[in-house]
Amino acid sequence: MVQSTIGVLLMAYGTPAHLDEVEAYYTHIRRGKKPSPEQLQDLIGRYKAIGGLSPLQEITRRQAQRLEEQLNSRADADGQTYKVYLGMKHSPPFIEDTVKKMKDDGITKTVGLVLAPHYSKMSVGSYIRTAQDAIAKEQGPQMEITFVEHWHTHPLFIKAVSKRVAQALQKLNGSPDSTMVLFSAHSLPERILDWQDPYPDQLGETAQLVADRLNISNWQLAWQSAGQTSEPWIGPDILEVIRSLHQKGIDHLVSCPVGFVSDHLEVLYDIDIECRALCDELGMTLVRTESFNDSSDFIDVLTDVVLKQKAGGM
Ligand code: FEC
Repeated sequence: MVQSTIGVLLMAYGTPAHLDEVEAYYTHIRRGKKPSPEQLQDLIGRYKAIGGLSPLQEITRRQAQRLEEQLNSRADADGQTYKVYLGMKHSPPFIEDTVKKMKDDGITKTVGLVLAPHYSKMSVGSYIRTAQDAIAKEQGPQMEITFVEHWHTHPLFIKAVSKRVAQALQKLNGSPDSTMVLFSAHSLPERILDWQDPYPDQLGETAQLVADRLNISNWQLAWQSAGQTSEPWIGPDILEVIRSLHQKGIDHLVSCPVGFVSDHLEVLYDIDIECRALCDELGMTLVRTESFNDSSDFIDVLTDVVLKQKAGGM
């Protein structure tokens, strides 16, 4: 019997397609509030420093395409097929427009997946709320959708992160005593702690599983890319951590920005330019783990996450 196509709503952060779209993008991130001219120039300067634009859009498209190919190559004998739809949080194609397109295409069953492994009500939760609101607004029969909330302990994910940390450690010549692995994720405002948000614990769980797998004890957590707002953000900030490790005699660092799955501004600028400049100034060596992008082992992670969610959630 031929079954209907399962939709996958693959959600990602989004990035401006041109430098002249940075203001609209930044305004969207700030929920409609325009950035000041200084803030705008600062952000444009960061995009210019990584080559003019972020590769995020292109990488996300390749991830979606490869995920669709892999899901369909594993299609059951019963004829189940998959179609992956990309929906962005802050740039076109927006999640809301993608939901409409899925509805127009006649998709009735969907798995929703965010390209971020750790759950916070403020990050993954807000993608899910956006998709749910968009589905609720559509007329006609409701789309059946089940969301993956987090996949930070998935065995294939832990294996893929561990492989990249091991490769980075190999590039360093430091003795274990003078080497530290820094696992980082995007910081969020401290008020998430009042909600018992699972985000910080989930980052710790990922790091612990990778450290156990590699049998390393020289690792630490750090937060990166905190926003420029008036409220306090979760710390310690990665730059602060690097300075304090230097004072403790650590001179070799592996940076593993495990909260992200692609090369983009927060990796290419915040780690590769900002953290590296500080390490150079302090005479420390920094090796960053390779980003997943559309590598085969990462597409295997996403495929398994979608298939498990489909099996258990619909
Ligand atoms: O390469 C690119 O063009 C986009 C890179 C990019 C990623 C990303 C991921 C996350 N963010 C998260 C939270 C926040 C909060 C605010 C915030 C602000 C920005 C700004 C830029 C930006 N973020 Fe982002 N984020 C990326 C880029 N982010 C640019 C604005 C300027 C700046 O602060 O640098 C603060 C909003 C506000 O002002 O109210 C909060 C989280 C993630 C990881 C999860 C995910 O991918 O969704 C959490 C990639």
